[in-house]
Amino acid sequence: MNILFLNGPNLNLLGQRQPEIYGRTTLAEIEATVRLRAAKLGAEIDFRQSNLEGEMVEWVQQAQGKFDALVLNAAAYTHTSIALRDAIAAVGIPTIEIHLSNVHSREEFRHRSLIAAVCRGQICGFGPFSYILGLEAAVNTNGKL
Ligand code: CA2
Repeated sequence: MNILFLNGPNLNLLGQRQPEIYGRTTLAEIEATVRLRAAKLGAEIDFRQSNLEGEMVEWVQQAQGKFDALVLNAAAYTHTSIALRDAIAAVGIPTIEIHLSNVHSREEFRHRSLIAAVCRGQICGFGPFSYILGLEAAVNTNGKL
């Protein structure tokens, strides 16, 4: 299986700022751990980060025909982006929504996800391990919506 990991705005700062909320692990370290697990599962992965909503929309659109599943930490766009939601719905690729933190135990505005309804499911609150759980869930879809 080919699985695309997409990371939204400010996740490039992981491990460098606000460690009390997001921990000390960098995004590069998370990627390395995901790559190790993916190799064991026999899955190919691509791992990207963008601070731009439009670029993320483009990546979701371009995933059609190339990737069997998406694992998406849309960061703040989770709570704001109808464009990302429409792109996920349009491509018809099983998408797993993931978050490092438990968004439901945080501020009210983080409780609402605009993408959840078009995703297969949501994983949140497990820190970097949310990415491994997302990978396992993506492999388990076998590319089926
Ligand atoms: O818990 C998550 O994974 C989030 O997607 C992270 C987003 C937040 O807006 C979502 O509500 C939940 C924020 C990512 C920002 O990451 C930073 C990392 C280090 C320093 C500052 C921001």
